Amino acid sequence: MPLTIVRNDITKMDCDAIVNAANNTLLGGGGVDGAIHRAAGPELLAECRTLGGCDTGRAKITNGYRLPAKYVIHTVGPIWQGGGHGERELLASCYRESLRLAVENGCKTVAFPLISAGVYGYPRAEALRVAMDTCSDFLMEHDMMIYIVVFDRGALLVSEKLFADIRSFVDDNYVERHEDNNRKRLFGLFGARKESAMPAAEAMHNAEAAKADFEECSMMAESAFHGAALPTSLVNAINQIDESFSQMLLRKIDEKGLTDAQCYKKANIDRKLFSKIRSDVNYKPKKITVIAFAAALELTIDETRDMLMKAGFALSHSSKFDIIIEYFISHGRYDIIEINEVLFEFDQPLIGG
Ligand code: AR6
Repeated sequence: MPLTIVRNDITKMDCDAIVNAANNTLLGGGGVDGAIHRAAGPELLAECRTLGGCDTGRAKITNGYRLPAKYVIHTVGPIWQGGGHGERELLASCYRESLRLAVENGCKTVAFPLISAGVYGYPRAEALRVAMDTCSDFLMEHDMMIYIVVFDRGALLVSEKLFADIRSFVDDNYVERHEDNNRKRLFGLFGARKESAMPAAEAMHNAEAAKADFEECSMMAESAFHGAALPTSLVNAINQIDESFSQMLLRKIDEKGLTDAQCYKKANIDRKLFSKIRSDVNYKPKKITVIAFAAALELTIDETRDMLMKAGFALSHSSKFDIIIEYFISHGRYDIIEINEVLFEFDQPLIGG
């Protein structure tokens, strides 16, 4: 996944470069700056003294000394003054300038803290959005692995409204004991008397519900058997029954008029992984990869389920991850950055590959 959010202490990140949220003097301070100087040792401060400070929105590079990272890129974020003083542009410039230095120094993996989101007061959700948007624009032109490192559990990283909407969608749909419910239904059908904890009326209700499900399935099977007025989507599905995941993906890319690169970049998928999928007709992707492609291709929820099925997966209501994905896809919200921010907030795996 070229761009991902992780929860960690940035001084522990084993990357080519980590980025420091410094001040104009570059002579150390509190927050992440203090942590980086402590972990790197006094040689870092000695090198910083030779740099002559740094302007806001710009960046300078040093060695990493005792850090696992080879380099430290020092950048100076803007102090938040309400948002009307060019803060967004200056913050975006911090990410762009740091990445430019990373490229010049041959870095392939870079980790950023949320610049300006501590002492400098930039609202966290907005600071994360600037970080993600700027890094994802950069990745349209470059191959690199970028980590956005979030340290503490503090204010929300997504808007309160979106968080509340998704939490209630998850609460309404989450079935914690999915299998147990099915077992209960079966007991209702075949062994109500053995399950003494289940009242007779509930057992009867379950039996009726199961019978209705069964009858509905039988009717559908029968109408399919006689070829009666099959919906076009079903006919298409039957025609494409032998299509593999890889074939379906390439077909959908063509149908949507995208180039391969537009699709895999939008999906937050690494170019090498995409080539593997392209060249192996029977490639078995991970679920997070399939979902990323479904979002990049802006598939409907049915098409998404279909694509997942090709890779041997399904969306279920006993998984919070699946319900969150269902929320976004069924609401036609396909912004992978936003989906990943929400997944991160709910401690779920991120999508991409
Ligand atoms: N790893 C990852 N992130 C961290 C760590 C860590 N070890 N420690 C803190 N953060 P801040 P700023 C997060 O205040 O707002 C310094 O004194 C933190 O939770 O370090 O750009 C400089 O010298 C927050 O989300 O940087 C400047 O004077 C983010 O890093 C001033 O602070 C940035 O918080 C810069 O302020």
